[in-house]
Amino acid sequence: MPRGRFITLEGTEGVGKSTNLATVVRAVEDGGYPVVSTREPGGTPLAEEIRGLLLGVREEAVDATAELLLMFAARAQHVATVIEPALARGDWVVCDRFTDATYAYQGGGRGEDVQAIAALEALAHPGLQPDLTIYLDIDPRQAALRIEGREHDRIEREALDFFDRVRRTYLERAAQYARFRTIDAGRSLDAVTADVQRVVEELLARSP
Ligand code: T5A
Repeated sequence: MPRGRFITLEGTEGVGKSTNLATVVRAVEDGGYPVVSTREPGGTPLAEEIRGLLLGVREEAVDATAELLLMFAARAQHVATVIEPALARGDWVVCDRFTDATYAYQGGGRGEDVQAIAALEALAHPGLQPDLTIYLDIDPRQAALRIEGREHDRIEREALDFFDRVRRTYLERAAQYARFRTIDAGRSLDAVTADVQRVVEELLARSP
């Protein structure tokens, strides 16, 4: 059984990752592969508990390094118990956010040391990188309008300049790594979905 492929979706808040995840899953299933659909932080009972700790609004200020370590604690559990076993049995894994989000939010947004993030990445998932990262790009001001009426979690309550730094880091990484496909997510959902479908089909065409 050939190893499965690993697809991640990335972008700032409200860009349409969850909406387009369904398109990715359907395209992979239509390609004839079993799919595991998951998310970060989260994806296992323990990691979902950590997600609750990370995103819950609280009076105590959360230290940026504590936030970084919790992200990787959740990720280590998720990779070891869900992602790696699925890929090993030949399933494809589609994940709403992964380590690029840590570089963007904790690195770009919070200013955590990039070398420290790289060291934690090597510890939590040595040798594992996505085969395809779909980066949905949008001006955070436009995306904020899409989630205006929603109750905002702790990170969503950050100021716009935080999300500008997050976006800048994503764009830098997209320019750096060939696995990225950047899609302009400021357009209609139909236009975005068509592009998402196309990049998944490109990966399917390259797969055994
Ligand atoms: N985080 C995560 C870190 O800081 N570090 C990390 O390492 C990781 C993994 C996770 C939070 O944790 C942080 C980042 C996040 O703050 P989350 O639930 O993954 O939270 O992320 P969110 O971005 O908050 O998820 P959202 O559900 O808010 O955004 P989505 O999934 O991008 O957007 P979606 O699909 O819910 O769409 C939002 C609305 O827009 C509409 C949809 O219908 C929906 O109503 N929409 C469009 N409208 C018009 N045109 C389009 N093209 C549209 N696409 C979607």
